[in-house]
Amino acid sequence: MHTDTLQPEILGQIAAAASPEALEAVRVAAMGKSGSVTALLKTLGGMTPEQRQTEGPKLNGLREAVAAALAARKAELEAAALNARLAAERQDMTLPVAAPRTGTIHPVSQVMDELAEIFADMGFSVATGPEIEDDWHNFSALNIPESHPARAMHDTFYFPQQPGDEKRMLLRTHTSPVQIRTMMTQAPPIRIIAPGRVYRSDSDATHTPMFHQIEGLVIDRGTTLAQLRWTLETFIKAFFEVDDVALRFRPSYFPFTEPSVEVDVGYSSQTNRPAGAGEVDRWLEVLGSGMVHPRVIAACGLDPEEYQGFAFGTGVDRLAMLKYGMTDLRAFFDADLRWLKHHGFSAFDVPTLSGGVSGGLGA
Ligand code: 2NL
Repeated sequence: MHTDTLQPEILGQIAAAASPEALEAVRVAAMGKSGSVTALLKTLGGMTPEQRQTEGPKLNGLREAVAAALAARKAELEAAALNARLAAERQDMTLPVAAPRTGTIHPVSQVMDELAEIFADMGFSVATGPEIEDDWHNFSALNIPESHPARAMHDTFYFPQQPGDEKRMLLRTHTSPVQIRTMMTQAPPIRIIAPGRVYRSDSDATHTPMFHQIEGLVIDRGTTLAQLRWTLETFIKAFFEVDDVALRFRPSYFPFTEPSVEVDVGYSSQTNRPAGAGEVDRWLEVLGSGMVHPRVIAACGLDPEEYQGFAFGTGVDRLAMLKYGMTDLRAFFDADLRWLKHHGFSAFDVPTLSGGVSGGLGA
């Protein structure tokens, strides 16, 4: 058949195709391996150069016209199908949830919510910041010198450094840079907690390369170690839901605090929970803390003669394990549905102090 009659015929078939399947049949009949257009294109090979000069452009024009019509009709049919679906489907957003107990809140999320609630009651707000940091905010501002072991390649995930980069970028190894950024942008008094993901190149039964930390910071005039002690005691009692708790403050060392204090919580083996002095038979280290080093305060542009502060830090994953009795940290990040169902919390039990943060331990 000749081009002049074939083209209107195929274009007519394309326009008449009422479904994607019908359109596909038209496409195969014209452009497929043994299609009518394909057959015509094959005749080019047997033509004289003169014939080809007149027939070539015609046949190519035919092929292009058919391809364009196919694409346009396909888009038309798809738009029509979508519009029909949108018109037919209705979602009633006011219906109640069909299966309210299938998903659970991860213990790490639950504990972070509990911590935010406990510290909000003491006047702290939640601060967040970038997980990709530069080494000034993560290390230098915190009085951690170039030679400090925490900076070694071994512990820190560094990004490849491009020639000419002035900043060395890394995955934050603690949430302290959030507090540094807060001190540099907000005027004291500052009372914040900084919960979030942190990264260290470390992996075994008790260490994962990503884990969760919470740090707290208070900066004001006349801040004292006694205020630190009260804050931590109030926090531990509220978190573990006990009326009395024995705390042991041990001298320690962190580059960013002076003096530095490690805090042990007295445990009763009877209840496997924190307890008052009379019932304690073992100690568990749960927090690191101290008075913010004057050099850190100065690095953030504040006058250490005028402002003092205290800070503390601990692992959220470890707090969750202690409170809720999980033993293997790696299971936290396996996304095993059976584990999540067993250890997860109801989305309806929002932690509140009046409800006893966890909504009833052991209930
Ligand atoms: C630990 C100990 C700690 C801090 C974190 C801090 C932050 C600033 C200034 C001073 Cl901006 N200190 N944070 C202080 C003492 C201890 O964490 O064992 N963490 C897991």
